[in-house]
Amino acid sequence: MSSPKKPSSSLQEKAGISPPEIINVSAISQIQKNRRKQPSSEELIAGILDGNRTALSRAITLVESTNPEHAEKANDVIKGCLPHANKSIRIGITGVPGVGKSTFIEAFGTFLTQLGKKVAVLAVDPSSSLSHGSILGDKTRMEELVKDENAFIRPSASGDTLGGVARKTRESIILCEAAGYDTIIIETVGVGQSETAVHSMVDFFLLLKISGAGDELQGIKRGIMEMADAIVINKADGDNIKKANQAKLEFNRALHLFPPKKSNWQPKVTTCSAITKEGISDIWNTISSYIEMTNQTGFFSEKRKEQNNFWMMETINEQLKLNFYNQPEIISQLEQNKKAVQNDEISPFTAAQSLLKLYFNKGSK
Ligand SMILES: Nc1nc2c(ncn2[C@@H]2O[C@H](COP(=O)(O)OP(=O)(O)OP(=O)(O)O)[C@@H](O)[C@H]2O)c(=O)[nH]1
Ligand SMILES: [Mg+2]
Repeated sequence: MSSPKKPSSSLQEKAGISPPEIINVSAISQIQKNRRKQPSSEELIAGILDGNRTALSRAITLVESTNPEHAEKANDVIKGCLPHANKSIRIGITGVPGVGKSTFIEAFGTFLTQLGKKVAVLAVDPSSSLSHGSILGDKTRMEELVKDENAFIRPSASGDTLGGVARKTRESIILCEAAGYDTIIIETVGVGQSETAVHSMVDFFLLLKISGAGDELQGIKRGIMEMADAIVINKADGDNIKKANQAKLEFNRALHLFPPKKSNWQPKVTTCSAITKEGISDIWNTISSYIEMTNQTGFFSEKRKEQNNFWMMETINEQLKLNFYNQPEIISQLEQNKKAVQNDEISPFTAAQSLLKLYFNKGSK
């Protein structure tokens, strides 16, 4: 019954497929125009307060931008959001690469959203300007959290200076809080000074460790242990459970040798597995009791006030330094003075004084 096939030839034309009617050219151009149209600061503020994630993302992009025009708009948005911020718990998480931070945040964040919390995850990672943010590459480790509509995950801001990255993260915290996120998790890799910066912007600081590796191997400095409100030994599963419990005892002993904290809080050591999720709820209980205690003593709000002052001073210091080193006169004179100091022609102090004089005289003109 089938009709004989015609030999195919490249001269034969097939009827083209006409575009479906739903694709309306003017609608497309309208969508493209809307996409290009930058929302005003008022629109962004309204969107953020409404819990709109696109508005929140856009505002964070403004905060991260180096364009001076964006900076002004970002400041307006932050100003509008500030009265609605501050109602959250800010948790810092640090630990060396591979300790399981991302896997832990996935387990912990999902646990929190199941409790009905709204969780935002931000990162301070000054080294990420090359890799475009560790969290971004990590999104596979946070598969569930990424899809969770009560979670907001933002890759770390890139920047040249830790101060710059930290400022952007601080401002992003405000935006997330105004958008209704009540638990903010700030992740940082335990390198450089980034833990100190994160410690100065969170209420609770959690240090992730693993058992079986010496402190040298884990690259953890004593100062970071002193900052921790909790040490969590991760990967306490399978054959590792015994070793993790042993490590817990050792850390507990070590922590008792540290001077008491200003908060009067005795740091806790726990074990957990980010994979089996064993111990995750205990960590939340620990954080909750810390919050309860520091709220009672007034330390919680005292610390936030101190942190605000700290960041104001930090910003002034950083801007002054930048301004100084960016002056063309200073740039050229600095090189000459360096040579003179190296050749013992002038003392380092005289060299510094003459540069500062040059700077201040220029400023007062
Ligand atoms: N057995 C076990 N493995 C874990 C656990 N948590 C994380 N891992 C594994 O450890 C490896 C590193 O985990 P990540 O979550 O990527 O560690 P990270 O600290 O975020 O690493 P960086 O992003 O490189 O700093 C992965 O292979 C994880 O599957 C755990 O609780 N138990
Ligand atoms: Mg990671």
